[in-house]
Amino acid sequence: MTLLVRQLTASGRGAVAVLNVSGSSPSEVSNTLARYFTAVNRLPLPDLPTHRILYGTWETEGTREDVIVVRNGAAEWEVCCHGGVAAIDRIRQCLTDLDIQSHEEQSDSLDDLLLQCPTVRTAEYILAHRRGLNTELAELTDRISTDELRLRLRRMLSFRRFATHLVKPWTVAIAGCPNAGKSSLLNAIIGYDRSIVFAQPGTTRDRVEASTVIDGWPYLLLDTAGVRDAADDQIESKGVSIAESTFASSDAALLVVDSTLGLQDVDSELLSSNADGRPLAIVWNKTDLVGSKPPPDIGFPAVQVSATQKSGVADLLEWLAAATVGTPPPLTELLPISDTLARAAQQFLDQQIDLGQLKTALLT
Ligand SMILES: Nc1nc2c(ncn2[C@@H]2O[C@H](COP(=O)(O)OP(=O)(O)OP(=O)(O)O)[C@@H](O)[C@H]2O)c(=O)[nH]1
Ligand SMILES: [Mg+2]
Repeated sequence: MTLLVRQLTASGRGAVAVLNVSGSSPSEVSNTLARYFTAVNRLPLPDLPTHRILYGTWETEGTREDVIVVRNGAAEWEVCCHGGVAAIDRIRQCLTDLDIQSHEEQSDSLDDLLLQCPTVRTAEYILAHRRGLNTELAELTDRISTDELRLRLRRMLSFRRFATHLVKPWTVAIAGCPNAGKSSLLNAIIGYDRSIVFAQPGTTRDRVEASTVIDGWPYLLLDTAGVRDAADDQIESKGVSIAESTFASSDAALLVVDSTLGLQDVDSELLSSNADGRPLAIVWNKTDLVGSKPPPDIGFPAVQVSATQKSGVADLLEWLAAATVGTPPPLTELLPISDTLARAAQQFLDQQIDLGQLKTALLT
């Protein structure tokens, strides 16, 4: 039999998590759950009528979770557990470790995308599509010319980057020389001490990640080790290579420069390695020590900040939102909201699928 396990609540930590468990055979699904679940009133799961709620425990080797199970249909159940990541993983693992064919659904339906939305602002776009934006175009396909349809699909695909980042955060590397104030900047942006700040260069070794929301858009900030030649220290040297690859692969980059020292050779090398068109700003930090003198023009957007005084941070975030999201499309704009839709649109433009197949993707 096939057992399908889907998390209905958003991914990550929450107060409560809900897993939907379904399969082809009612008795096999309930027997599978009964291997781990015991109701406090000892009611056997296979006999449970639809819509009955049972409180009990989920037991695996050495661990017990308080859970609630609900039978939604003959072969469909919900398991509600504590929303901590460990509890969810433990229950999922029980169901996916079985010697039956079981899998977790990786779906990009609008409902699943909505669950993954990290912010209300991004969810509004998915909701607009759920209310019928895709289906509108599906219905229009019979009334507009192929040229007009192709034009609309091309326009839709031009929003691919924006659409991808409705569920996936924009990654932003914070890079630069040791002691430039990268970790201080990360902490100033997120408003709490996530990364260790210390006067000694070489403090940050590993990549330190922090999620945040700027103007309603999701970002993952990546603090990195200061870039320098660290051949005599293997751990730091590993950190430097992680820093360089993080800098190269992120959606945007902030090159932090200590204003009292000015641009260093390492900074120039990082600047010259920047991929074409990728948003990058030079963050002239420690302005509290040098006054308001304007920074030299290096040919990149520049923002003056003092991470410790938290001045200039608002300007920096404004630049970041403008450089990544830019002017957001109106909520009425049709977006390539799922991979399925984006792929189908491209395949139709490349004449690899026909109108019927495109319509199916629009209606998914
Ligand atoms: N005056 C002043 N000091 C700052 C500022 N930002 C950081 N510092 C100081 O600079 C030192 C290094 O700061 P960090 O944030 O640890 O620098 P970093 O770039 O993360 O350093 P590494 O992790 O070693 O690469 C600390 O003593 C900070 O307090 C600033 O805006 N003004
Ligand atoms: Mg640091």
